[in-house]
Amino acid sequence: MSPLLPAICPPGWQSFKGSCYWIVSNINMLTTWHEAATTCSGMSSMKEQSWVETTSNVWTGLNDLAIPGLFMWSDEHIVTFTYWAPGEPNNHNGFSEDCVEIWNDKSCTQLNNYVCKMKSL
Ligand SMILES: [Ca+2]
Ligand SMILES: [Ca+2]
Repeated sequence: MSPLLPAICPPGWQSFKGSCYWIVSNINMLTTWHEAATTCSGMSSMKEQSWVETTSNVWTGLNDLAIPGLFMWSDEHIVTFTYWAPGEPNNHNGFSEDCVEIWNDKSCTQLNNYVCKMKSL
């Protein structure tokens, strides 16, 4: 698809730079990282799902669950861009912070909003 054309997305999904994003930003819909991952997977059968940055306190697919210190996207896309907040990632207070909100590593069991991504139709 030409990058000049807007992505065609299912109802409720937002088009941005050739992909579609489902943004869950609701104080009543906070979830753990794994719950967010499950929900994102269930919303689409399409490949190459991942999450991206929008605002803070939003889970992304970025995590270092497999290898501590090596952050990877949940859809196994290579990490080509990071924008860590100053001092992050820091495994704060020695806790295992293996999931990433914008742009801070955080315990996966804490509650956040989240964003799903999929390729345009
Ligand atoms: Ca970690
Ligand atoms: Ca942190």
